[in-house]
Amino acid sequence: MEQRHITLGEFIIKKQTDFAYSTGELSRLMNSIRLAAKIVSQKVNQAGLVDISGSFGKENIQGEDQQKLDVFANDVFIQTLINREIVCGIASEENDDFICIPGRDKSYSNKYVLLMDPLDGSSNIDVNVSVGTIFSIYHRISPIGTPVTKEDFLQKGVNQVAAGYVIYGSSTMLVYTTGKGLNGFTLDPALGTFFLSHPDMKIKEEGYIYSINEGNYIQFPQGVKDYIKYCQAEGDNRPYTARYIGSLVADIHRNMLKGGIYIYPGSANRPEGKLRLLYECNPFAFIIEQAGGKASDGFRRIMEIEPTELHQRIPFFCGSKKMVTDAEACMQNAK
Ligand code: AHM
Ligand code: MG
Repeated sequence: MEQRHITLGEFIIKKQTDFAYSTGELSRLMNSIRLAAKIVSQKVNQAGLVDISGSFGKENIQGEDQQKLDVFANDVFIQTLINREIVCGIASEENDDFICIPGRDKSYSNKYVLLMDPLDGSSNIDVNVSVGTIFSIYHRISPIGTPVTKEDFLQKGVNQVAAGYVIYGSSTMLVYTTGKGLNGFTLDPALGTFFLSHPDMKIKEEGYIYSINEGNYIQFPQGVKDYIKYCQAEGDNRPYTARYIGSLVADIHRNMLKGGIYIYPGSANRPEGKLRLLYECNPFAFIIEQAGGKASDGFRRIMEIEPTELHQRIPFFCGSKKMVTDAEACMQNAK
């Protein structure tokens, strides 16, 4: 079969043999994510019908409160994974604490935990801007046969078994890695099938786009201010172009394809930044490294940071290797 006809389902089965002693659990987990992504995609695409169909809004015709789309996405991913008995635990941006999943016969026998932001950038839905799902998968470290513990989720990013994102944009794409390169699949909505459209994705060593919310400029640390000035100065490949959607998945997806850097730094009023280490920064760090890029908190490799909290925030610099290295140099010089 020619490459352009490979479906995500076929690809997952083909890749199962990449792992010695594979039991097929990771493949089943990826298949569940694929299913949940299709359900969420369909719902997100109906979001424009909010006031017309009456199927959303404050109340539906039964007088029940309608769910917000981020809550809907959270429920779909959690229910799909629970119903298929694949993971032993889930942590989500939408839930204060992690969820322990006992599994069949309460045997606690599943080995993977999943962390996710089910619908990142959901405030953009009202204005028809792309949003996305981000996920990260680890082997549990607690013994099989026991309930999961917080330590199963508080692992360094280097331990990730797989990570990916779904972008609900002008088309829906699922991009993921299991540590052997990065591949992207585009959903054909007529068939409800993801096809391999972006095999072996790579990010340029140096791009021309910088993405940061410059409205917060005054609050930024000196190193970030210096780097922004560097981006704007004339040079070999500069000035760079500023592009900022304010939707993490869309901003990083664009920079991945075109080459660029995404920055959400710490600031005077929020030194830890905004983005979450475990289900936003670590998965994107794994993804970008697999594409040949780099992810840092300005000083340290994101994936080597020891997490302390489920919803921990961290400054985030992510994208083309040279650009992140240059930004780190500015941070170091301004220290
Ligand atoms: P969310 O997880 O509450 O949706 O917030 C995360 C979003 C990212 O998608 C985006 O990159 C960032 O927040 C934008 O923040 P800001 O508006 O401060 O620039
Ligand atoms: Mg988020």
